[in-house]
Amino acid sequence: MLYPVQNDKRNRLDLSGIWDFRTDPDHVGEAEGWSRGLSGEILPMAVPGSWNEQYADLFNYLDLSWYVRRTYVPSAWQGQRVMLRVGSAPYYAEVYVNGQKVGAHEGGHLPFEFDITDQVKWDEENTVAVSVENNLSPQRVPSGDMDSAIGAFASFPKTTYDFFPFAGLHRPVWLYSVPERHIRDVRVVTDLQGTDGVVRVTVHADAETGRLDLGDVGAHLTFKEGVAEAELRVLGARLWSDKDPYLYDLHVRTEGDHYSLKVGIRTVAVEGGKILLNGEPVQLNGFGRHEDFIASGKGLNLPLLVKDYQLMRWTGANAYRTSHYPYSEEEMMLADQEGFLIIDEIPAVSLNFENDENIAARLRMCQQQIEELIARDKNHPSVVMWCVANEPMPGNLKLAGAGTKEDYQDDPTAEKGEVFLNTLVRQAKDLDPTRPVTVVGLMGGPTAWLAETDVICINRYWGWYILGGQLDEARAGLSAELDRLWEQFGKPIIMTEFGADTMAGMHGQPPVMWTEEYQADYIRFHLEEAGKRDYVAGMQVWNFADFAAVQSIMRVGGLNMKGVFTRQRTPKMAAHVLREFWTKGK
Ligand code: GCB
Repeated sequence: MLYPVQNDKRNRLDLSGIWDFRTDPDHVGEAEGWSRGLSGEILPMAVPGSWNEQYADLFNYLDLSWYVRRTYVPSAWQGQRVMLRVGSAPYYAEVYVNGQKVGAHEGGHLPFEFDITDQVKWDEENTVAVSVENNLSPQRVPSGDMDSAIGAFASFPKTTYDFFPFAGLHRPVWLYSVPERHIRDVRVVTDLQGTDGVVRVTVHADAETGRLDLGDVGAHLTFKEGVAEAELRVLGARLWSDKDPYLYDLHVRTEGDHYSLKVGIRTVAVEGGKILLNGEPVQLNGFGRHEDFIASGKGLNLPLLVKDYQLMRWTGANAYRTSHYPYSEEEMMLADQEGFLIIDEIPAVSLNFENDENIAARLRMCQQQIEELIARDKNHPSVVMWCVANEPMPGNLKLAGAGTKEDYQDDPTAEKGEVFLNTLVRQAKDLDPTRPVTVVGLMGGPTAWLAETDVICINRYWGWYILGGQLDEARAGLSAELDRLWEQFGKPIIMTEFGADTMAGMHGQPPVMWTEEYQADYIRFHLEEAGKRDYVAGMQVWNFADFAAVQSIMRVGGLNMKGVFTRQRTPKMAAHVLREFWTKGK
C-alpha cells in the first residue's frame, strides 16, 4: 500500500476537519440510514482525534459511533480511479459512500482504503460516513474484557494493558485519485558494495514499461505480469544514518503514472552482541512512547510530533519503539528525515495463551497486522526492526523469576506461547528478510519465547515493580539478569522498558518512590550498568511522556507517570540525566 501523494498525475483531498458525529449505543444507525446523513443529537467532532478526549461524557464510551462528512469530488479527477483512505480507526470500522457500504476493516492503527469510483457523484456533494467501535473483547488484538486482570491490575475500562483505549478516526481520511493504469506498489531494498549504494526497486503496476530515477542514476523498467525490477547503483553514496539522515528522491514513472518517495541508503545487521548500521555498531537509545495528548488523544497532532522529536533530540535520543501499535505514517516520515531508529511494533500487547478459540482469533489478527504493517512501512530507512509482540503473558507469571524452562514446566501456556510467537517471528522474517525481528519480553516471562528473535528486547522494572525503594539491590538484580541473558543468547540486548512513576514537582531527600530524585537515580543506575556492557545495544526509557491510562489504583489521576516529560511536555529531573548521558561527547 502506497502513501497517497499529490503530484502531476495523482490527486489528494484531505477530509480532516469537523465531522458530524453521533453515538449509536443501540446499533440502529445502519437500519435507520445514518450513512446518508445524521439527524437528532449531532455533535461536532474533530478528525483526526479521539472522541474520548473531546467530550467528557464520551470519555469511557467505546461502542459504535458514526462520523459523517459531505464533500465534492473535483471534476478534474474524472477518468481516474477514486480511492477513500482511512489512516486509522480502532477497532472495527465500516465505510459508506452516498449510503452504500464500500467496505469494512478490523484492527486499529493501520490504514485501509476502498475504490469508490463507482459510487462518486460528480455534480453534487457526496456523503462519506464511517461507523467505528472499539469494544474490548478477548478475541481482539490487543485483548480486553477478560477476567485475567484482577487485583492491582484490574482497571476500568477493562483492558489487558494500561494505556487508555482511545477510539475514533485517529488519522486523516483522504480521497485520492490515481490514473486508471497505475502504480500499485513500490518496494525498495538498499545495500552497500564498498562505497557504492545499491538500490533494488520492485514496482507493481498496470504498465508495459517505465522508468526509475534517483538523483542522476536511472533505469528502464519492463513489466511482466504487472511486476518490474531494477537495480540502481549510486557511486560513492551518501548513506542514511541517525547522524546524517540523508534521503534521495526516487521517482517511479510508468506510461500514465508517477509516484515518488524518499529513499535512505543503509543496511541493518546483527552480529554477536551488536546491531550494525551501515556496518558500524549503533546504540538505540531513547524511549518507549505513546501517541497521546490532551484534547487530541491518539489523533494525529502534527505540532506535537515536531515538538516531541525536538525534545527527544534534546535528550540526545536517537531511537524509539512504537509501543504498543504502529504510529502514524507522518511520524515514520519524520523519523526518516530526522534520523531516528525505529522498532516498529504491531498492536499485540499483553497476548495470553489460555483459551484455544481466543488464541486462534488473535493469531489471525496478529498475522494480518504484521502483513499490513510491513506493507505500509517497508520502505522507511528509519524502521530498523519489526516487533511482533510486547510482553506476551504466561498463565502463571514468575515476576522476578529467571524465566527458565523449569520455572514454566507446569504451565501449559508456555508451550502454546512459544508456538504462537515463533509463528509471528517467522512470518515477519519471510515478509522482510532485510530487518531483524524481535519480541519484547516481560519481566519473569519464559525466556524461551525470545529464542527465535534476532535482538533480545526486555522490559524490566528492577527498583519499581520489584525491589521498589531499594535501588542498590535493584541494580544488582538487573546486572545479574543482563549477564545471564547475554550468556544464554549471545545476542544484543535492548532494554525496551525501564521506568519509575514520578509525580512532577514531588521531591525528596532521601529520594523515595514517586519523587523526581528517585526517577533520576533509577535511570542513572540503569544507564551506568548498561554502559559497562558491550552487548547492550540500546536503552529505552519507559516512557517519553506521561500518558493517559485506564483507571486503577496503579495510576494517579488517570495517568501513567513514568514519563521523563509530563503529558504537557515539561521535563522532569530524569530528562536532564538522560541528556547528560546521551549527549556526552557530542
Ligand atoms: C509494561 C508495559 C507498559 C506499561 C508499563 C508500566 O511493562 O509494557 O505498557 O505502561 O509496563 O508502566 O507498567
